[in-house]
Amino acid sequence: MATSYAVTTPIYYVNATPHLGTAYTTVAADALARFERMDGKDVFFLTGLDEHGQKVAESAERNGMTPQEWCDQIAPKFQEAWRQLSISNDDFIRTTEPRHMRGVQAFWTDLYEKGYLYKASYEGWYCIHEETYYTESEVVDIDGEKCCPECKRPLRYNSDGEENWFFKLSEFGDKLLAYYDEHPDFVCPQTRRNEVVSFVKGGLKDLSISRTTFDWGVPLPFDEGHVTYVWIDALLNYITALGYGGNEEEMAEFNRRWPVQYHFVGKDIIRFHCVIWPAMLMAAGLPLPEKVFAHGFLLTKGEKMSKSTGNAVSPADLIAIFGLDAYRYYFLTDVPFGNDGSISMERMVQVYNADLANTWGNLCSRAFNMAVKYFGGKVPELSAEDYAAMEAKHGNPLKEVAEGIYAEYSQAFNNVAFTDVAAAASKLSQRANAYIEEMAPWNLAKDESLGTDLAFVIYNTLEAIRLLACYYAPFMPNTSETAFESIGLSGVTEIVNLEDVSAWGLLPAGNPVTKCAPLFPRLNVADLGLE
Ligand code: ME8
Repeated sequence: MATSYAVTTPIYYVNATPHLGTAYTTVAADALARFERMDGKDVFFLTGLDEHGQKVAESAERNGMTPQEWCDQIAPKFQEAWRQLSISNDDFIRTTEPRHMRGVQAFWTDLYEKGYLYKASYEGWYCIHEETYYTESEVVDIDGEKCCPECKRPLRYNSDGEENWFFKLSEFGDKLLAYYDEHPDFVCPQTRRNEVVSFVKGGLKDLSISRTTFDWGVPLPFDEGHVTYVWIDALLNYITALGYGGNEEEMAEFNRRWPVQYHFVGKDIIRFHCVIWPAMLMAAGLPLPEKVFAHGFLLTKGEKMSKSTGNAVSPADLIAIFGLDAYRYYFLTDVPFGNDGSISMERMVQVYNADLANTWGNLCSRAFNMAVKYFGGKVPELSAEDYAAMEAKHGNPLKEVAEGIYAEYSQAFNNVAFTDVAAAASKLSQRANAYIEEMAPWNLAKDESLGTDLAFVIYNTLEAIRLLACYYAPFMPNTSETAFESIGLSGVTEIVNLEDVSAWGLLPAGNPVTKCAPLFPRLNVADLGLE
């Protein structure tokens, strides 16, 4: 049986529709999931929505809806956005689903019985937007007002001594530090790991895990007047979606899938994922996820791009200009995954033209046109002897480049270094374009005695295209499918042994070759009417 491989995104708040930031994490997780499927793993790719909490209840009220109605009309917008982005998630969990709520209750019952919870009254600074308490030393002063260190909104001082349930997080500091030590890759990249370690070394306080001031959440099974703190509720999605808290069959599935290989998150939520979540799992006696990878922020003109700061562009706007695959390619490659980085329309046009229109797209148009023109729309046939003779005469630079790619490409995927993944594949598309120039098939076609030479060059170019369609598929599944179809193949995303299909020379001679519309028509910044 294939190895289980699971990757998750954060579950997004339903207070905003999908934007470039949430799409960023989701596309990245999708590319990895697609690669791992092609590489033979039994993949489970999970995303979903975080639907509880005061913020959601307030948004619903402002819009004259019940919280459930509010969530029910936002959820399809996310599902539609992910469909438009060709996201291949295997499940979509919503925290208002019964399967999640029963899992949350099972989890807290377990921790209650194990003695990790206690009740106490609470005073402190509270941010409704972040749904988080902050200590006096964490709050920031803005124009004389105490504000949230994360979102900079004014805080409310909760002094009425609200009774809360607490999780004994403070007991886990040493265990966490020992764990980070023994598992140096648990938090990636290193900068985030250092941040997490120094945070834990600074000492952990117990964590309030329930609220009584509103009721839009999962009731604690042992104290019904309390609903679960939204963050704690949300983190549990990673196990409830796999079947935790369910019947025997569901628990068997959970045990098969858990722990997952990757949680992909933005760097804004690492404390929750790298401190609180592992401590919760330790308390429950469950293994920890293999890796939490925290990527950086996308910035536009130096500012974090988000719904609340008003500088979010919708993915649909950009897809309308660049096309879906180019959108995915740009976001995966321009900013090294893990770093912060600026994105801009100008830069997007540059990358689009250089890497896609002039390289991969151009290669496809030229090769398909020549196969149609010189070989009547068929992959040229050469006997093994002729192929060997041509190799001896001309060398075979594309084969040489192609043979090193799988190792480099899969290693880059293992490191979730998407920029390097694309660079590994692009070596072949650049080399193939240069090869066409060097071999000048249009000259070979003028001399009948060079028919075998021409067949050799066109075969090699089409074979490079087959490989590139495979390698680009996790990033650009739709254009890869089109390229595959143009050389008489189908189902690029159905590949389950990428290493095997990456061998040189597998394109069947005689396969039909058809022209296709340009995969990436050239774009001009001036034509786009941009600033
Ligand atoms: O935090 N650049 O949900 P959320 C890059 N519900 N990524 C960005 C970004 C930007 N400018 N803006 C947002 C939540 N993101 C919780 C998660 S999980 C148990 C609960 C991405 O809707 C990034 O992945 O605010 C960040 O972590 C996530 O969106 C926050 O999504």
